[in-house]
Amino acid sequence: MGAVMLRSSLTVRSLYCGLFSWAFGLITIAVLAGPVAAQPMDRSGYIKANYNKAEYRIKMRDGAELHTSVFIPKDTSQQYPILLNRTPYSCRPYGAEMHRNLGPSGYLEKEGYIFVKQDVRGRWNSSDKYDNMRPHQPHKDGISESSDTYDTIEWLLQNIPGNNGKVGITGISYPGFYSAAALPEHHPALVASSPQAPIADFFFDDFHHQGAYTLMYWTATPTFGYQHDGPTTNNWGKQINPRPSGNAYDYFLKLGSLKNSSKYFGDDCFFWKELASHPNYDEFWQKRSILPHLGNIESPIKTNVMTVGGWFDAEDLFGPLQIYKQIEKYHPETFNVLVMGPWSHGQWSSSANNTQIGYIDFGPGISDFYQREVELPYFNHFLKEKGALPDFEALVYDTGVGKWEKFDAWPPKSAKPGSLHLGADRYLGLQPQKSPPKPFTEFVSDPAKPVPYRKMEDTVIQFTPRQYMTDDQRFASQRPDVLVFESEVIKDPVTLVGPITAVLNITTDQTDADWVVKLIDVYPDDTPNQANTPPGIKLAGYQQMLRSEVFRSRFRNSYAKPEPLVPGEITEVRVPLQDVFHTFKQGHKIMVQVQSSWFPLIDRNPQKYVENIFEANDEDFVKAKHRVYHDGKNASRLEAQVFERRTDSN
Ligand code: PG9
Repeated sequence: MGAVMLRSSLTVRSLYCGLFSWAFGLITIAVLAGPVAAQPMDRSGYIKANYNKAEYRIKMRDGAELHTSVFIPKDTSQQYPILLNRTPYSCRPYGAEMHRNLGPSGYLEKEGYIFVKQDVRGRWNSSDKYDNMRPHQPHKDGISESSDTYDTIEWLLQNIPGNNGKVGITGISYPGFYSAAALPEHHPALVASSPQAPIADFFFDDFHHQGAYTLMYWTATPTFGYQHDGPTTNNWGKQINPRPSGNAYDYFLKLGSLKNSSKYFGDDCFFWKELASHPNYDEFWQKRSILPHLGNIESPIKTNVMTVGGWFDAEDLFGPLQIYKQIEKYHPETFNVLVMGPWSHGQWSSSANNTQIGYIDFGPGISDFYQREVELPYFNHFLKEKGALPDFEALVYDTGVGKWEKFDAWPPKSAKPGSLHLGADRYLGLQPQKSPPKPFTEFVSDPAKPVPYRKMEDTVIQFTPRQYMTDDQRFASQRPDVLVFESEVIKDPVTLVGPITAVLNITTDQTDADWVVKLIDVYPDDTPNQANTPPGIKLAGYQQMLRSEVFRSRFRNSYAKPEPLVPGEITEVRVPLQDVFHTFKQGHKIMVQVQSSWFPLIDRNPQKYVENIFEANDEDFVKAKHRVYHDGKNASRLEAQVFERRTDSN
C-alpha cells in the first residue's frame, strides 16, 4: 500500500544520522540515542529521550487513507516488534509534539517496541465515513476493520525500519474491539492480540444492557454520532447543545420520553437515528457483533489472544467474557487466555497504586502487578520470543477474599451448579424455603418515581457511568419498590464462579416490565473503614453490589422478536448476569435485590407495551403492580456455580 509520511520529530539532544524512508524518499531522521538514564524516568520524559515520532497516511486497498503515528526507539542496535493500537479517539497530539504515553504501560515503553497508533476509518484524521462497530465481512467481499488492519500491518512491515517482522495489537474499550476485529483473516505477522475491555456487541455492551437502552450513554452519543466533513486533527465533533449538566436523575426525568431527544441531537446525528430506529436485536445490530466472526471455524485464528477485563467494568463486561468464551469454543488452535481483575473500565492500565472503585479499595499494586508480571511477559514472549509462555488459561481475582487465582479453564471445571433460592419475607438460601408463608411478594413500580441507580447525590451527568458497580445498596433497600432477599450470616464461605442467571417467575397487571437483579455482599456490622474510605461512608453493614443486570420482559423469548406480557399470567423471565468470582466470607451475608427500574442508568420501561420504547409517548408510562413468585413450581432463584475452595482461606 502507498503512504504519505507527514513528519518526523527530532530531539535536540541527540546525534543525527540520515536514514532514508522508502515510503516517499523522505528523510526520516533516526537518532543515535544518548545513554538512557539509569534511574527510572517518568513515562513522558523517557519517551522523549528514547523514541522518535513519524506520521503517515497509509492507503487502504479501497483508497481510503488512515492517519498513522509511529514511534520508533532511537536505539537502532536491534530490531523491535510493532505494537499497534487502532482508535476512534484520535492520535492526538498530531504533528511534532511527542505523546506522553505510547503503549499500554511504561514497562512496555522501557522494554522497547515500535508503537503505532492509528485513527480508524472515518475518524479524526483518517478519511471515509465512520460506522459504529463496522460489520465484518470476508476480505473478498469488501473492506472491514480486519482488512484495514491487514493492509496497515502489510505497509508497516515494508516501510518502518528496524521492525522484527512481528506485530501485536491491543487497546482498551473501542480500541479493544478493533483488537478483536483484527482476528478474522488476520495478517500472518499478527502474532499477539490483547483485546482489553473489548466491545463485542453494542446491543449488550455500552449503549445497551441486554437490549435495554443505557440512558447514561445519552451524552456519549454525539461522540460517535456525527460524520466528520473529512480528515481533521482538531475536531471532537458536535456535542449536545445545551450541554446537559447537574443531577442526571432530575435531568432525564424532566426530559421524559426518549422521543424528546431528537431536538437535542439534530437531524444529522446518524447514530441516534440508528439507536432509536433499531430497538430490537435486528440485522442492524446482529451484523455489528464481532462474536459470530470469532466463531467461524472456516477462518482459523492462528495467533495468540489474551483478553483482559474488569469485574466491575460498567461499560464492557459482556465483551471480554464473551470474546474469550467464543474463541475458546470454536478455535482450539488458538492460544487464548483470560485475565479478569477487580477493576473498573480499563483501570488495569492505571499508574495509580491502589485499585479503588467507587468507595471500595482493593488495595495497592494490583494494576502494577498486571502490567509488569502479566501484560509485559505476554507481549515479550510472542513478539520478542523472550521469557516464558503465560502459565494460565484464566488468571482471575476473587473479589471476596482479594486474591488472584490461576485456573486451567473458565469457569473452573470443578465448579458445581448451585442456586440462591428466593422466598417470602426476604428469604434467601442455598436451599428452597420450607413452606413459604405466601406464594409471592408484590410491589408497585411507578415510572414517575423510578428507582435511582445510585444514591441521588451520585447520579451526576457524565460521559459514561463508571463507578456504580461497587456501590452500597442500602439507599435502595429501604424503598417499597425494591424487593430484598437476604441470607443468614454465613458460617462457611461460599464462592461463586462464572455466569449467573436469575430465574424469576413474575406477573404484572400491565403488559411490559423490566427486571433488575443485583447480587450483593453484605459486610458485617463491625467492618472498619479503610484508610481511604471517604468521609460519610461507612463500611460497617455496607451492601456492596457485586453483579447487576437488567432484562426487558419483552425479550424473554427472543431479542429479535419482542412480545408483551399477558396481565396476571405467571411468566418465567431469565435474567443473565455476567460472570463473577467472589467468596462470601464468614460473617457476611448474601443479598439479592429485585426492582423494575434503574434510573437513569437504563431508560424507563413504560410498562404498557409499545413496539418501540424510543417512540413511547409520555402517557404510555403507567404504574404497574408486579409480583415475584417464590413457591413450588413458581420458585424464583439465582442459578450459579459454586466453587469448593480449599479450607485454608475464610
Ligand atoms: N466502550 C467505551 C465507549 C464506547 C462508545 C461510547 C462511549 C464509551 C469506550 O470506548 O471507552
